[in-house]
This record gives sequence, C-alpha cells and structure tokens, in this order.
Amino acid sequence: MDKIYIEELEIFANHGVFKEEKKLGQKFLISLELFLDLSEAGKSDNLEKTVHYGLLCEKIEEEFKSKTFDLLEAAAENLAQFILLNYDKIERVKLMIKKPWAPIGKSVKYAAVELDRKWHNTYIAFGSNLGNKKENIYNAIEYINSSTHTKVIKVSSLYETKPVGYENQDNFINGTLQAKTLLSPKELIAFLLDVEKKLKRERTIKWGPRTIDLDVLLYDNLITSFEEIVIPHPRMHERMFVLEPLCEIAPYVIHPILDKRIYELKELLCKIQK
Ligand code: PH2
Ligand code: MG
Ligand code: MG
Repeated sequence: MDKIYIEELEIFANHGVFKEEKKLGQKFLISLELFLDLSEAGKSDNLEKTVHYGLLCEKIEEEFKSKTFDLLEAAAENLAQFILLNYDKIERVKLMIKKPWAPIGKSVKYAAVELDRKWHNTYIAFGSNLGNKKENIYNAIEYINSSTHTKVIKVSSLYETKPVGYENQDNFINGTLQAKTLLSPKELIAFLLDVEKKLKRERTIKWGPRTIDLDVLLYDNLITSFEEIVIPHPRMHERMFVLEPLCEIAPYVIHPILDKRIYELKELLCKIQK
C-alpha cells in the first residue's frame, strides 16, 4: 500500500506522569506512516484526492496540545484514533511518539512508543425471535452505527427462519451486516454484548429465545483461538440462517479456515440439507 511519511514533527505539549511534566511541558517528536491509496492523486495531480500533510500536521498539533495524558501510550492511542476517524482516505496509521527529554534521571536519546492501528473489516450475524423482532434488529444496527469506533457498511435483507437447535420457540428473523471497526476482536465482542444488554437480552436457555443475538462471523482474515471469541464463528458454515444472508452481501469472501468462498459454503450446505 502507498504511504505518506511525516518524520519528527516537533510539538511542545504537557503529557507525562510527573506533575512537573504537566506543568512545564516538553518536546515531543511525532512520526507517522499514513497508509492510503495515492494513485488517483498521482495520476490527476489533484490535492483533493490525497491528504494535505501540512494541514494534517496543524490538526495533529492542535489535537495533541488540547489534552493532557499521563502516558505516552494514551497520547499515541488518542492521536491514532483522531487520524483514522477524521481522515476517510487513511486506512491505517503507524505512529511513533518520542520524548527526547523524558525526565528519568538517565541519559537516553529518547523514550518512545509506536502504534499500528487500522480499520478492520468484519461481518456480524444478527437474529431475534422475541418481542418486536424487526425493531430489535433495527435498534441493534443503529447502536452499532452510532458508536464512534464502528461503522456499518452493508446490511443484508431480513430472513424469517425456523429455529435451529432448540426447536420449541418462535421463528427468528436473521440477517448479517458488514462493518468497519477500530476495535480489536475482544473489544468488538465486549461492545456487541453491551448492545445485546441494552436491548434486554437475557441469557437463560442456551440457544433459547432472545431479543437480539449478535455474533462475529469474520474479522479481516483473522483466525483466533481465544476463549472469549472464536473467529471465524465455529458454526457459521453449518447454518443456513447465516450463510444465506451472508452470501447476499459477501458471496466472494473467503472463509480463512475452510478456504472456500461464502457462496460455495452455501452450495455445500444446500446439498447436505437435501
Ligand atoms: N440462533 C441460535 C440457535 N438457533 N435458529 C435460527 N433460525 N436463527 C438463529 O439466529 C438461531 C437459531 C443460536 O445463536
Ligand atoms: Mg448465535
Ligand atoms: Mg451469540
């Protein structure tokens, strides 16, 4: 991917654990690698197609000086988020902040942190079979989209489906959505659990009736084995109520373990179910 570099932008600001650092301030050196497609700007010679790095430096200075953090980590996290949220064209940012005058009673060239942050692409399944099912689903989508860190890109149609697993319950309405998110997988699942809670999800019977269920299906090409969240979703390829709506919005996306496209998984499941 193409990049714009900014090296050692010097800013005087007041971040630090010690109260003298907050009071007196000190020098910070900020270096950035901004990942964005530069081909259009390159071909058209048009500033609108890229990011004006002079203006960006001004905005970074303004943001960096407007807050006070104890930790370099927090100042860096805030700046990475500021850049990704305010500059649509920038997909990923690597950011290093150096403190050349860190008051640690030792002579060092500098102390620094480096972060690498980007928008992640994720597919989420939703289902409801309790209360006003459609309203629950629309509310969940709205909650997700109105967060700062996660934006809904595409939503499938809604499908009425027969309950699978525990069958003595009302029909479901199911669907899937694509979102971009700055959250890590663990943060994303915690956020979705929170949305479920807001919509009065109660966990009583496993696979029983629910106002809303939100499951992470895919997250970039990632394969995880954490307790909290297994990605890809371990049962997605066995469930038509997932594959049908997913195939509508992402037919050619490849399942990173099964190494098959979503439309192929759907065809395979159709054959098995016949
Ligand atoms: N979710 C389950 C179990 N069974 N059946 C349908 N039709 N739709 C669901 O969303 C669903 C289910 C567990 O998450
Ligand atoms: Mg589920
Ligand atoms: Mg779930």
